[in-house]
Amino acid sequence: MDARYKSREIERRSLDVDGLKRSFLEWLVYSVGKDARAATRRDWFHTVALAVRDRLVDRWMDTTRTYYQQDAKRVYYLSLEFLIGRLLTNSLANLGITDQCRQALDRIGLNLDDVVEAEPDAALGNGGLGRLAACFLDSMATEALPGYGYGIRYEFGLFEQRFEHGWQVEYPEQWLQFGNPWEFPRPEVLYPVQFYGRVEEFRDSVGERAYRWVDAERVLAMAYDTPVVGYGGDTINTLRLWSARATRDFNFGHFNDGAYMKAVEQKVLTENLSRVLYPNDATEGGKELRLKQEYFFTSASLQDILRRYLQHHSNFDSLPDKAAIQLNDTHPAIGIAELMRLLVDQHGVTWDKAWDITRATFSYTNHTLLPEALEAWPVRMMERVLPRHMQIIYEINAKFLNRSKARAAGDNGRLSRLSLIDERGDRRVRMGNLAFLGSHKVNGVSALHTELMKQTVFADFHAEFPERINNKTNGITPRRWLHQANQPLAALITSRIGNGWIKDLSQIKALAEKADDLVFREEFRRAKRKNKKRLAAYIARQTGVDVQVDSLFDVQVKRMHEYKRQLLNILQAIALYNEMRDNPTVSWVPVTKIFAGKAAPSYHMAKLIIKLINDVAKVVNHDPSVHDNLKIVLLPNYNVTAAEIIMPAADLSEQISTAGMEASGTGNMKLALNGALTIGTLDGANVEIREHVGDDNIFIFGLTAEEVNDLRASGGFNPRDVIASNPSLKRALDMISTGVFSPDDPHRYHPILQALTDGGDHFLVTADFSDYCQAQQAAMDLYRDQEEWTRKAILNTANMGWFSSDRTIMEYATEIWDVHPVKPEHPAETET
Ligand code: NTF
Repeated sequence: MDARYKSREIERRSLDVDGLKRSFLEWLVYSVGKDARAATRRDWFHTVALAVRDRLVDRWMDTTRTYYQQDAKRVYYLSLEFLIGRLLTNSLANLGITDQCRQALDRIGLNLDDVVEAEPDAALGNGGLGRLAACFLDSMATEALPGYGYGIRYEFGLFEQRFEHGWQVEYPEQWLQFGNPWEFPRPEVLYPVQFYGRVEEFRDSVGERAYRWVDAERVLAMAYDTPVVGYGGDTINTLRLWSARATRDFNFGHFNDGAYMKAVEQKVLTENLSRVLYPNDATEGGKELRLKQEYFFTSASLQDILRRYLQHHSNFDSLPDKAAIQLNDTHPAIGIAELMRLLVDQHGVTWDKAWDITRATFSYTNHTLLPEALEAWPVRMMERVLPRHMQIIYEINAKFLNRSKARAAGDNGRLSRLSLIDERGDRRVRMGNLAFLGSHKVNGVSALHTELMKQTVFADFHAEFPERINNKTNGITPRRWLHQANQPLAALITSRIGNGWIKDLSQIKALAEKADDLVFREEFRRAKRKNKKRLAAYIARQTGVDVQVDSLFDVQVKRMHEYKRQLLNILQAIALYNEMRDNPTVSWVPVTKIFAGKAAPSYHMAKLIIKLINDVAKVVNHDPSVHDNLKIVLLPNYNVTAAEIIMPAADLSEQISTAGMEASGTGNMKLALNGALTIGTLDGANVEIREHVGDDNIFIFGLTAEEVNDLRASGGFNPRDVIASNPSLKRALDMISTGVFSPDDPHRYHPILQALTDGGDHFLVTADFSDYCQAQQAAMDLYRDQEEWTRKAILNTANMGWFSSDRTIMEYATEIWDVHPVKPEHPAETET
């Protein structure tokens, strides 16, 4: 072998400082094509990423080969969203080579932190649902579970948010603009996916009635693979994302007609399929392109899963023993009809057998009860876009309703609620019902949410299948959200209890006994202060506002949504502002209110609330009479990278949704793990967070889910009465309505005021206002006592171990998937 080539081989695996440095210099020249003098920060990022990538390829192949050789049962996580963020810090930390890399760069005269900053976020998701999928990938790899992620390689991730005159404006997010060093294109992994056309009936070889889907349009799904590094770097799993490609023979006829441009145009249109992520969080517009995206990635994934299965098997009997397919919400639920189609139409499996296999293979997670988020595709659209699937859905439905008829005993309401078709108005396919029926397990994402699922959306299904619904409370990966994002605290924790917590977060419990240790408290505060300084600098850079590092950092970061009640928070801020102005001689606890979050581009109310926050911030931040005791900032373009700066720096975590509406929340977990105290309603996972951190270490307020339900049912709530009886709320609303915050347009906030009064205040902002203000007061009072505050903060961190996504994923593995850890086998190192 060429000596130079051979030495490069060794270099590619070397994990020491010299080896890394030599790799960097070589990659920069031979792959990025720059010399050190001309290289930009981005060039260095690509260089380092490619060199790091080299170091995981061997183990990636070992992992994949081991799964193959052992014919291990795999789990396939189908998700329309993966909100990954940056990968360089993550890969280095999970490989355990952060320090070596830092030193190697140092020797070239570069700073790792600067290089890291050149990486764009992979923002292939909207919020909690997509970030959960990313945490699950990290946990599956860390727990050595044979897990694959399947999704779409969107060319444009979630839009970039900017504020122009305080209004949200969306810009395209072009994460792939300069290439993506982490992905491996697989032009040979290509599956056809069809749309439109019609169904033809025929007689098969034994004279049975059979169907084929003909005259359809064809798109190709091409795979791009990204390695998913588990902590310690032993298991490296795969995230496979599909990109749309026009077939090669795309309308050849046009060429002959000389209509070359038309043909190319068609190609571009076809490939639009994977162009952009839909920016709606928890709402569905019923757009045809969205349905096509869902079917596109689901079909390609299922074809890939069956191909892999058939490498070891000649019939489908043991598919459920070799593959578990998890539906991340209903977005991939069409997969149930698609697997039926593949088994029955393409592989000749009988209907009943195919149905048993399908149900035993699929399971479904529900992430929301909001009616506007429950997908229901118009039958007419479905018939046109996926005619064979519509037929299969009718067949599944007919068989199911027939069976249920006996039990329903004349209760026609029950049957129509169980039906896969909503017959009211224009007929629609209820994807939640399809997902439920086609799965052996259905889970909610927090204890409360799962209970509510049983009582509301799936009450009839629950009666029919009482064993099917189960709970899997969400979790977060401690690698990204503590070990990487909060290095000061991570180092402090490790100095006291060792580093076992990174892989087994239950160990963090040992910190509880340090809560009374004054020295530990002091160091805990110092770590928090360091993080707050970093956030203060970030705030100054992003917004131009200077905030006091020692003020109470009161943080609400999440999508902008009425049910999450950013409005409640900003109303309380106005009330506090008034109190401070009324009582200038009181020594106030300085407070910094930090907001961040995007609104769906078509969600006008949420965008108006953004404008309100910005307007209020402008007035408050420039009012000298509050002596800098109150600052309000709304950070633009909230994403994973911003969250990594914000979470570690928070003192108070706002989890104030209307009870019963937030399925779980996961930001609540990130903040509490990083030592923030929660102020929240008994909603979603807040309920379980309270159980773990203890009632004394959390500020709970407001109506419970049950009370909300009763209040709404009784119709006995009049927001005008509530407002009239609460002077500080009335004053805050009057200020908004008289244009104190919008002198240029005094009526700007009329829709908000309208919703709170005539609109009946659906989200119960006014109903919870007074209790919320009291809880805020309790938090401010406690903050004066820094020792007591720190003690409670430590107890929060110490008691959050259960919320690791490792715990969540092992529950899925044992209780839903029956998938077990597989240790990769490494061939003996070749002699060098
Ligand atoms: C979200 N659902 C919920 O709103 C969050 O409470 C939850 O933490 C995450 O899922 C993860 O489970 C959605 O985004 C959706 F799309 F289902 F509405």
